[in-house]
Amino acid sequence: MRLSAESKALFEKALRWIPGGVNSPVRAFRAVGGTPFFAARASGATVWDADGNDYIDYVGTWGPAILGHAPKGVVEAVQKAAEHGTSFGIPNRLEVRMAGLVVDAVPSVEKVRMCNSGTEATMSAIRLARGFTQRSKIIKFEGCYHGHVDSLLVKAGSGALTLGQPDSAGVPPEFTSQTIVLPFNDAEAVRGAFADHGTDIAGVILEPVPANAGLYLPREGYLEFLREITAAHESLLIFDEVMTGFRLGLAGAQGRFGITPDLSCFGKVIGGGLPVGAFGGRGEIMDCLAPDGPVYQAGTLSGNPLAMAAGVAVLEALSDGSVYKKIDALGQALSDGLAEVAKTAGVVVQLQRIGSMSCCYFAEEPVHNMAEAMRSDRERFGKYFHGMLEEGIYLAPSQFETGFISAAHDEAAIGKTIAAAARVMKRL
Ligand code: HOZ
Repeated sequence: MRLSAESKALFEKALRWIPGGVNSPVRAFRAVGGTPFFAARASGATVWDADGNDYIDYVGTWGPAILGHAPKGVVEAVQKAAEHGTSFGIPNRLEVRMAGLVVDAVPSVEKVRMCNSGTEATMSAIRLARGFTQRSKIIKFEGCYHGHVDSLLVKAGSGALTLGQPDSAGVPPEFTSQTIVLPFNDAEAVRGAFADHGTDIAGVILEPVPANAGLYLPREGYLEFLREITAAHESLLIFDEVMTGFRLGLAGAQGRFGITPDLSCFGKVIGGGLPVGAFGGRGEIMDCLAPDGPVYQAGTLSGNPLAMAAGVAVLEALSDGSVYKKIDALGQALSDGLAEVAKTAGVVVQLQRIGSMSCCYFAEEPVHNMAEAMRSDRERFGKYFHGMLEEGIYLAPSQFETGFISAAHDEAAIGKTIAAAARVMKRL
């Protein structure tokens, strides 16, 4: 039994002063029971808790840590930037470097604006889509999570789904009345919505690979279909690549699937572990933003030099593609290994994966949308989660999240994880 006295004491204090004891609900372990551990430090693929226990980490700060925790080059870049000032609120050289890297890496992005989180990126992108098209309605998909934006907190994934609050209190119905929510991977539903509201639909926003209700892939031809139908109706196709951007390759999911969206949203990897979001796309659309155009969007800390230094260091480290080769191969090895041990233990799972992102659903059938994800056995997942934690493996504390592999993981870590899963699955 791992000792967690210090984490428990911290959590008790946190509960007094922080709602739910956490600064983001997904951290609270509510879906799996028990209390969260508190991080003391993290390096490479390992995180240590306040009691000194170490864990092989598959959460990776919910996606950003593609190079592992505290990679030397990123830490040095942040330190160097800090010596020159931690915030300017004045244009700076690093923002220009960052914009150049994004535009070079993602062909659909001609111009990009930095902000501070994925939520800001999606919120701004839909405002921009509405301003550009002068239309009001937005299509989103069940189980896709686009941050805690009022109008998008409808049938939302991630913590909202985990906690059974896919539609949040505090969002007046008027705020979501222009949001059309459809099942993912269902072309007929989208055709129907365009038939009914075509000339009012400003845009379709989606995670091209939904990764906030576990992980499921677009069916063959589905993204192409969305590209065609949006173009035919002069609506914008908005890819929320907060999870997949710079994770599934330099050009993200759009590069992997060969689709050109009109707007893209980024977060997580692009900030190298610092708070960064970004949205970008076709120049004529982006030029509708203030100060050039009528769509207002702003931020005191947007383009912050520390955040830009971290992001630039990560994107430069990713630029030769070798990290993707490594993490995708490790992803394959992990999924294959887990599938094997589950089979041996007689536990039915669906191992769904793309590159270094994966989800092990405790479900009888493959998952293609939120309704199918909801059929998974969450109680069993909770047992698996705690069994793995006890073995020193940290998975996301919810069946409805995605696991990430970093360049700091190696075959030994994957081997340990598979061996631990073999022991845990036998007891499920
Ligand atoms: N967007 C993250 C992955 N689902 C969760 C991060 C959070 O809500 O704290």
